[in-house]
Amino acid sequence: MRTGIFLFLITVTILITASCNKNESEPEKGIIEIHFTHSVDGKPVQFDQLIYTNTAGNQFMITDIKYFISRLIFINEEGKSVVITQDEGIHYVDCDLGKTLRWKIGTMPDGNYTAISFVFGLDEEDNISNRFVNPPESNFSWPNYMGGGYHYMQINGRFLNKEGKITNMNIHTGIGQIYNGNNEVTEFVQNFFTVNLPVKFSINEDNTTILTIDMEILRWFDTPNVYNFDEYGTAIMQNQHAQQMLKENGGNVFVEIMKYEVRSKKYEEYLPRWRGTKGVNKK
Ligand SMILES: [Cu+2]
Repeated sequence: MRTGIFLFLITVTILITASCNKNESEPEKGIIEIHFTHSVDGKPVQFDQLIYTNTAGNQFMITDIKYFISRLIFINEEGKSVVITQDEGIHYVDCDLGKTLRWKIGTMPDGNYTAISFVFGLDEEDNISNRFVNPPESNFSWPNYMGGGYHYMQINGRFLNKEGKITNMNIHTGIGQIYNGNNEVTEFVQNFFTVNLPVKFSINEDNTTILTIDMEILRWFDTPNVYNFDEYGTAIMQNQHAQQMLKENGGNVFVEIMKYEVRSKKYEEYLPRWRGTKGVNKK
C-alpha cells in the first residue's frame, strides 16, 4: 500500500515537472514530412515506355530513379537554420520502393519557414564506403577505385541511339576521377551540390506539415547544358565531363509543388493523393 502511494506521488511529480518543462523551455512542436515525386514535362513520370524526348532530341524511357539527399536544413523567417539530424540527415529515394518516397522527419520547432536546402548526393564527409550495411542503400555503393562511397543518383533507362538501336542509358553520378595519359587516376572530384529551394511553410503544434518536392527529369538534360545521350548516356561513372554537366544542371531540377498542413488524425486521408510512384503508374 505504501509502495502504491509512493509510486503515485512519483508519477504526479513527473507529470508536473514534464508539463512545467513544456511551458517554460520546450518550444511547441509540429511534425514535418517530405514527400518526393518525379515528373517529366510537368506530368507524373511513366516508367518503361519509350515516350520521352529530351532537348538534344533523344527518345528515351525511364526504368529507375534512385538518389540520396542529405544535410537537409530548414531556414525560418528570422534566417535561423534548423539542421535535420533524423537518420543522420540522409535520405535515400527509390521509385521502386514506395516507402522511400516519404521521409518522416519528425518534430520540429513551430514557426514560419521560408526556405530549405539540401545536398544532392552525399558530401565528402558523409560519403564514406561501407557506412550502409543493409539494402537498399548498400546496393548503391560506388567502387573504391572510382573514389568510393556511394552513387548520388541512378536514373536508368533506354534510348534510341543515332543508329536507330535501343541502347542502355545509365545516368549514374558520384565521385569523379581525373585520368592521366596512362589511364591512371591522378585526382578525385567531389560532384555533390547544394540545392536551395525557397518554400514558405509553417509548422504548428499537433499538426503534420507535408512538403512535396518534385524532380523534373527533363531539367537534368537541358539547363544550362544540353546533354545528349549519344555522347554521354550509356556509362558515365568514369566521365568527369558528363558528371560536371549534370552537376551544373542539377541545381534546377527540384521544385516544391505542394504543401499540406493536416491535423494528425486526418493524415491518412491525404495519402491516396500521392503521385509519380512507379507502382501507381505501372498498374
Ligand atoms: Cu553506377
